[in-house]
Amino acid sequence: MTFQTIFDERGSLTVVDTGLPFSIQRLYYVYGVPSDQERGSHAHKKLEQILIPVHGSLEVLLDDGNSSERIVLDDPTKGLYIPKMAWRTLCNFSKDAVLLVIVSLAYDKEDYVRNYDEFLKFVNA
Ligand code: T46
Repeated sequence: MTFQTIFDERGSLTVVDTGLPFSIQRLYYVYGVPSDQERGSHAHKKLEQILIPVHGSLEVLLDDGNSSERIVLDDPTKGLYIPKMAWRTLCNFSKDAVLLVIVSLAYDKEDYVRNYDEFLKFVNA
């Protein structure tokens, strides 16, 4: 999804407001990730989220249990929507990467599916 962005001589301002597929319950940001480290490697039973690379770049491997794709996030005016029950792995963070994550639900560790075989069972149920 592409967000409204106002560019002028003072710089850029990007607005995340209308048209989101959920109401925002939480946000957090991830940064200082060493380039050899991966994050994620799990799915969520109910949670939806939008990933916005507000600075730098990273890659997301998205897997719905049937097919997977690798997506480069490097544009702060764009966000990647991740629906529930999608296995995600985040890697290749640039040194300066700051990832903003907008989320549909409060934090609940019971919402996580951390085992890939269990994820496939959920998807195929
Ligand atoms: C995702 C990627 C992009 C909290 O206490 N509250 C929170 O809201 C979150 C997200 C995490 N935590 C704690 C739980 C762990 O002790 O922070 C620690 C690291 O969390 P986690 O291992 O889940 O972090 P990531 O970066 O691997 O994954 C997170 C999200 O969980 C995930 O849904 O897509 O960020």
